[in-house]
Amino acid sequence: MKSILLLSLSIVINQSLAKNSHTIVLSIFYNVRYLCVDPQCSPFTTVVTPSLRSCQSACLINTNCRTAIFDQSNLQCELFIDIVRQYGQMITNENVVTMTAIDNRQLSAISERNWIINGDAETGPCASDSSVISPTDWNHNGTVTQAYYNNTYSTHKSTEPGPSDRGNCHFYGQASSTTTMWQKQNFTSYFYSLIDDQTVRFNFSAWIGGAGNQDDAVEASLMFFNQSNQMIGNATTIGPVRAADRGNVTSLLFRQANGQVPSGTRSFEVLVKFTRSSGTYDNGAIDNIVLILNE
Ligand SMILES: *[C@@H]1O[C@H](CO)[C@@H](O)[C@H](O)[C@H]1NC(C)=O
Ligand SMILES: *[C@@H]1O[C@H](CO)[C@@H](O)[C@H](O)[C@H]1NC(C)=O
Ligand SMILES: *[C@@H]1O[C@H](CO)[C@@H](O)[C@H](O)[C@H]1NC(C)=O
Ligand SMILES: *[C@@H]1O[C@H](CO)[C@@H](O)[C@H](O)[C@H]1NC(C)=O
Ligand SMILES: *[C@@H]1O[C@H](CO)[C@@H](O)[C@H](O)[C@H]1NC(C)=O
Ligand SMILES: *[C@@H]1O[C@H](CO)[C@@H](O)[C@H](O)[C@H]1NC(C)=O
Ligand SMILES: *[C@@H]1O[C@H](CO)[C@@H](O)[C@H](O)[C@H]1NC(C)=O
Ligand SMILES: [Ca+2]
Ligand SMILES: [Ca+2]
Repeated sequence: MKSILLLSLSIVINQSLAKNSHTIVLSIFYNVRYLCVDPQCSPFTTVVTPSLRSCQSACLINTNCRTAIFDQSNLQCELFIDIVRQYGQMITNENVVTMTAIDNRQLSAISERNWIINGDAETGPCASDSSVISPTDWNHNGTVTQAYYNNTYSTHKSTEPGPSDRGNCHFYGQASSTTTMWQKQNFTSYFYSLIDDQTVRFNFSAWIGGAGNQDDAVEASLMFFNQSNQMIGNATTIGPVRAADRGNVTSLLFRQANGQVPSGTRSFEVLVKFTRSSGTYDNGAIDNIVLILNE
């Protein structure tokens, strides 16, 4: 696939549409057809246009269009909502021109997703007593527990200082002196070239805290990995939030880190470590763990 792309004449045009001043990046591939490999994707509209340029315009003015195919032999212009690198592949096809359009607004809409699964502790069961209920969709070691707010063992209440959108549950360390949870996810291939061009930044955040004057602590680390699953660069860590940071008030405080996603990144891992400092229970807690990519 890569060789086809390299052989084809590729032009990247930066066009500013006066209408809304978004930058449209349009890549044009001659003698290449976009072939959707997912049975669910099909053109959302097919029109007959007099020229390549009018097919291009038809895509640019349609906010749903990300990919268009213009067939010069029958002047058919097919518009797709699909993103080439995510759902389909490019094949050689005489007389066919494929265009992919990405505008910043569309891109940011795609990016506004949290890449961390169940970062908010709202998926799956939560403990309402001293039981250990391991976090759903996370790997874990030790007693780390997904617990309801108002669970008297975690001590964290829905009325204490913390996120307004905290939902019903959070994660806390429970009874281990040290306990961890982690997950590793792949970024979708759509982002690869943007990442390699060093245009993608990350925003990693969470609400982290603990109980009263206890120093039970939580740290969340973000690591990036390349194609051969080797870590690139250093881990980025948010937390711990100690009793002094909280003025000895049982609470969750917002912590965030921003940076550039290193070139070559294909996957990431988030590791959350809970360390008990006093008492029987590790009251270190975390909620709303979020990883967002943006340009
Ligand atoms: C789990 O935690 C224990 C105690 O901290 C440690 O010895 C062990 O290596 C950990 N195992 C994994 C798979 O992380
Ligand atoms: C927790 O307790 C507070 C105060 O009693 C109450 O308003 C809230 O609904 C409770 N939340 C949950 C999730 O039980
Ligand atoms: C990530 O991609 C690798 C290599 O393609 C694959 O082996 C692994 O299962 C994927 N992981 C997830 C969580 O999808
Ligand atoms: C990072 O994301 C959080 C919430 O997800 C948001 O409140 C914060 O403003 C973002 N920070 C930056 C620098 O974009
Ligand atoms: C991944 O990173 C390692 C260590 O920096 C490097 O040796 C390796 O060539 C990289 N692999 C890829 C596919 O980029
Ligand atoms: C990683 O951390 C080490 C030690 O703090 C530092 O010397 C190095 O510059 C860092 N590397 C990157 C890519 O930030
Ligand atoms: C927090 O608690 C510690 C230990 O009990 C105490 O030394 C410190 O003065 C307290 N700080 C505040 C701001 O209350
Ligand atoms: Ca929650
Ligand atoms: Ca404790």
